[in-house]
Amino acid sequence: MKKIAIVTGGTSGIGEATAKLLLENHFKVIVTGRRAERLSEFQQKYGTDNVQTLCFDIQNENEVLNALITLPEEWKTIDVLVNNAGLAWGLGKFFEGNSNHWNAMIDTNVKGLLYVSKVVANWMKDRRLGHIVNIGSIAGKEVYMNGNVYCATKHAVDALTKAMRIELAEYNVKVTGIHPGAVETEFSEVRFDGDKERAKAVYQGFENLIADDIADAVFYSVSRKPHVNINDLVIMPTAQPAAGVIFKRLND
Ligand code: NDP
Ligand code: 8X3
Repeated sequence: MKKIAIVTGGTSGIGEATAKLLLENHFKVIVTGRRAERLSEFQQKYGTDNVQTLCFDIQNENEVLNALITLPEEWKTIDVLVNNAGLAWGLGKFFEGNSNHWNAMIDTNVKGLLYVSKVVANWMKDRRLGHIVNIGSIAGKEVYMNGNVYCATKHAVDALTKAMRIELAEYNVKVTGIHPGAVETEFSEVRFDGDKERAKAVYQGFENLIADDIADAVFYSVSRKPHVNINDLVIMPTAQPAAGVIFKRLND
């Protein structure tokens, strides 16, 4: 029988690559996001037997709860939750910061992750089986100039990952944290309010990670033997030795 995974933020980037890789490896996948059209395209491509979609804004607890309870009973036996939905918005000094940006990052990256995890962890706990994979960031291990609130939310994800692991171990639920450095996705476009040129420049002059690199790490983590848990993975581009430090060759 196929396992069931739910991937939040599966409409682009790391989440989409992860959903695809899991489908290629005999999982059925519930994909979530706000962009209904992308969700529907994804489901059409892989079929309703293998893909369910849930369209909700993860910042809104009622939307999250109402969406999750609509899942058919046979889709609630979730084996793997990938908490991936997230964003950075803005890059600048905290004392010049925009509280709309702060709220969106805190509500999405921290509170949204908690809303989904609470429901799904209870389903896993009842079955004494499951695996939660939280997509943190190198920004959750270190702090870089102008990253302030984004870094704070990802430090919170790191702390919650450790807390979940401690609190769920007695129920046979594994918890893994995966912390990437720079991955070229829609991340920088979102961070810079849709400015494609500025976003593109982030990834010029070095070989960034791609979404498939992180999907690969998620699949590695969830395909270990039952007694083996991958606690934590930090995955960086070779040219990025630390948060906010990238060696670029701009004349290549
Ligand atoms: P993308 O912008 O490509 O993807 C973000 C995903 O999150 C989208 O599917 C988006 O879906 C979803 N999402 C964002 N806000 C909400 C919301 N309010 N409600 C529901 N879904 C939401 O970026 P990435 O793939 O790069 O990012 C995925 C994760 O990886 C994030 O947590 C990010 O912080 C983390 N990360 C990214 C790195 C990078 O360099 N790219 C490095 C380290 C970590 P939709 O817009 O349809 O709602
Ligand atoms: C994003 C990682 O290094 O691009 O979470 O800020 S980095």
